[in-house]
Amino acid sequence: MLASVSNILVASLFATTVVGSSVHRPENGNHGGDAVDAISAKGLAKLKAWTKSNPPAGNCTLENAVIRREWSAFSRQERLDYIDAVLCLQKTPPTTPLSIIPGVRSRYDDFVGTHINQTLFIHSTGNFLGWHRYYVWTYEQALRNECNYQGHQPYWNWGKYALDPVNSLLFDGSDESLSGDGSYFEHTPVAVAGAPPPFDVIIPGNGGGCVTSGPFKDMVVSLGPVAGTLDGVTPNPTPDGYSYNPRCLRRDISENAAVSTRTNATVSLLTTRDNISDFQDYMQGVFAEGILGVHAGGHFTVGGDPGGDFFASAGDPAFWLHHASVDRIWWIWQNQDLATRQNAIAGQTHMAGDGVPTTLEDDQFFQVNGKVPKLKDLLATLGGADGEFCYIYQ
Ligand SMILES: *[C@@H]1O[C@H](CO)[C@@H](O)[C@H](O)[C@H]1NC(C)=O
Ligand SMILES: *[C@@H]1O[C@H](CO)[C@@H](O)[C@H](O)[C@H]1NC(C)=O
Ligand SMILES: *[C@@H]1O[C@H](CO)[C@@H](O)[C@H](O)[C@H]1NC(C)=O
Ligand SMILES: *[C@@H]1O[C@H](CO)[C@@H](O)[C@H](O)[C@H]1NC(C)=O
Ligand SMILES: [Cu+2]
Repeated sequence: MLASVSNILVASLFATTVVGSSVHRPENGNHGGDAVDAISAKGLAKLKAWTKSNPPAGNCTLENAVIRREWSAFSRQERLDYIDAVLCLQKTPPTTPLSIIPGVRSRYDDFVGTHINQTLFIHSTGNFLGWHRYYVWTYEQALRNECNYQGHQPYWNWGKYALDPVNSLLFDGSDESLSGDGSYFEHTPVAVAGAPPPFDVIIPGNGGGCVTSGPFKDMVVSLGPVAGTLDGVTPNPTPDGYSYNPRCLRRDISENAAVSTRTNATVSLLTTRDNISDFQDYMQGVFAEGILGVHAGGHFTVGGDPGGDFFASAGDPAFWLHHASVDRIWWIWQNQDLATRQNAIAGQTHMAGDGVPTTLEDDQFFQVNGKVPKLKDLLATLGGADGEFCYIYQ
């Protein structure tokens, strides 16, 4: 199971051509509370009780904690403000030295570069959840501190859009979306290595080419690909993906992948995976059982380049809402039983399984984007990171 995400790499390296067909699905309807929101509310009540006897570190309290909200709960103006801040980060000069990552051209690229740098040590590992928690938080801080964003990081509740992602508030291509699908570009479907049919392949959608609508239609993707899943992308001049490789943002929005992110899948994850080992594995996907998981499912709902390349995936602006949602689901899961789950970790330090157990004392690396926190400091959204974390989810 430790190798579950490395399967994506394998999938991309050994992708085979499969003829796909698209399946008609009904319209999205649900923008109100869903079954995951109900479990979240139960968890929040438990968190309230817990903090009475376990006050958060620093100055954080449940009352002054910021609330991260879902994209559909944002007003039009809030969505435009968030998008403006992301565009600002993409125009702000990088701070990563070019001697470390020669291809960075913006502060946004600093984050993408760090994800590439850390990929093998943060996926299918014991720090997967904690590392990405701090990573999203540092990005949110950059939007606020460097691009004057007054709001907080939105998340993408997958289940609300999974029946028809391409017509959703996130991806309909309007000025208040994260841009739409790519133009049609025939390409090899992504194979899901080790999965039994029909789960062994992600049926292509109607995209694959450059995104042509919405705020990110002119975005220049600088870094990667490293382990891309899409054909027709200019390879990076260097295999580490660190060289400058300017190209358009491409997507292949997939209803097929989104099936793995429906509300029932998230509810099942939250209610049947009772230990951290099982929880993080099934969240990331257990391909041999035909389970793509909400994590891989969300990445492949966007697909394309760089979204389908798990080294460079942070290069798609949807990454941040996806990983805020991953973080939220972990937070909800932790809140169901804080005494046993708040500080629970399991797993090893390398994606391929190096036999070295992850520990709470392990340093976590973020290059220019953050400090060097220990994993034990990234487990609580109230008071974690030396008191700097102070947020909950609605
Ligand atoms: C807590 O608040 C005090 C007073 O505003 C401030 O000096 C201190 O840095 C804060 N501590 C943290 C961990 O944020
Ligand atoms: C990651 O970046 C650090 C410098 O920040 C460098 O020493 C290290 O070799 C890089 N690792 C990889 C896998 O590129
Ligand atoms: C969720 O529902 C869909 C459609 O009915 C079904 O195909 C899928 O297996 C269900 N997933 C889970 C985890 O129950
Ligand atoms: C986690 O739960 C699964 C399913 O109940 C079980 O098979 C596994 O042994 C448990 N792992 C640990 C480390 O407790
Ligand atoms: Cu990641």
